[in-house]
Amino acid sequence: MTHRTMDSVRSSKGKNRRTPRSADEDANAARRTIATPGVEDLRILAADGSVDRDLDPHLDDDELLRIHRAMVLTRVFDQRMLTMQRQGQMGTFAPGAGQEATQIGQVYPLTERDWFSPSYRSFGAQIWRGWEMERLMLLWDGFFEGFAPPPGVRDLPFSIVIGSHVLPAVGVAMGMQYREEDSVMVTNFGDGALSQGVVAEGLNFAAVNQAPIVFVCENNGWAISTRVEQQCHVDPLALRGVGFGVPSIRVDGNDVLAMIVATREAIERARHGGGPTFIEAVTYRMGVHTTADDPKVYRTDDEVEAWEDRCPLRRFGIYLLGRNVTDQAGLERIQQECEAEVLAARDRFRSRAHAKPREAFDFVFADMPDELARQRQAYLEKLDRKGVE
Ligand SMILES: Cc1ncc(C[n+]2csc(CCOP(=O)(O)OP(=O)(O)O)c2C)c(N)n1
Ligand SMILES: [Mg+2]
Repeated sequence: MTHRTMDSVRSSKGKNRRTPRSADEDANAARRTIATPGVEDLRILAADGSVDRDLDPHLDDDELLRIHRAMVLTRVFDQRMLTMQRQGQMGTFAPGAGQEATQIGQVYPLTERDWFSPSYRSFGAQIWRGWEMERLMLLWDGFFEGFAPPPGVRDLPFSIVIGSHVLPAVGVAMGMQYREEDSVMVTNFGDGALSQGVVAEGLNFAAVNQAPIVFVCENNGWAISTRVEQQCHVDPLALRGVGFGVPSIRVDGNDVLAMIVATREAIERARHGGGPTFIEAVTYRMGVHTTADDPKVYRTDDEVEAWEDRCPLRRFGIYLLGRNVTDQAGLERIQQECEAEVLAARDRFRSRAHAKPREAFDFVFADMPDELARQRQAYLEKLDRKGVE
């Protein structure tokens, strides 16, 4: 694979540091440049929609449209979930606008016999893997039945405890190795998750055992209000993989073709006994961290606007138009179809989302402590008085 430099992908980062660099910091930065080996970069579609013909995977028109539709559906689902949450119809939500190419690209090359272990901002990949949208709505609204993967889908439930799903993902991959199945695991986590010891343990264990797993680090610039440079002193983050002896690459995460090519190569290597790969996907979280967050408190509008120009959907749309895969009317039709699909899923969700207040204390303790049992009794009596079923 020939790789290209990603020039300005993160060029604005340093300028937004909250405090100017001290002399010591400057010295450290200089040392880092000298001491660290390079990691290859991959970009195929530039921000203006132009393509590197040598690297283009030459997918056929139907596949290109399927990929575009998946990214649009992810964006529309995202917007609908935010609206529902603001209207009091949804518990909470971690939106992923801007990260659609990273999401779809990392699961596109997986087959049904492969595995996926995601973090919480992965609904786009989950929908691609076969999660019905109403199931994900139930999940985010706190309904128990939303957490289980659909029958036949080899996914683990997503994790909210940062990094906690990475070690089990390595375990599943090693299980596949032990059973001599040629299945591969893809697991994803954020830039912030690299600060969790368990992610380091997972990387090391996978490397030592040559487990069939692909680690996708979605570097979206922020861990809530903590900028990536504030908690990681390596740049690119892909060097973290190198340190564990894992082949590593930095990919333009807003370029779905690059994500597909990098992940496909990693999956095939793992499937044929070549062990793990670490992919840093450089992307950006355009919206709030979750519905409880206000990013205006910690980042500037200028920074967000710079990333709007790199929108993965618009970039891919221009590519499709340029290749005459579809026309403007075709793109609009996909948008409308996705909107109708999401609304239909919302209606199915509503018909199933009936809370059972009497269960509020259940499913935590097998043997409920006395104090909690007393609280439960008082609560049930209150429901009786109010006539709540
Ligand atoms: C172990 C743990 N510590 C802290 C939190 C609170 N928390 C939730 S999301 C988050 C930031 C994670 O950032 P990153 O890994 O970059 O993922 P992103 O949200 O950007 O996708 C934190 C600290 C948590 N969920 N789990
Ligand atoms: Mg992050």
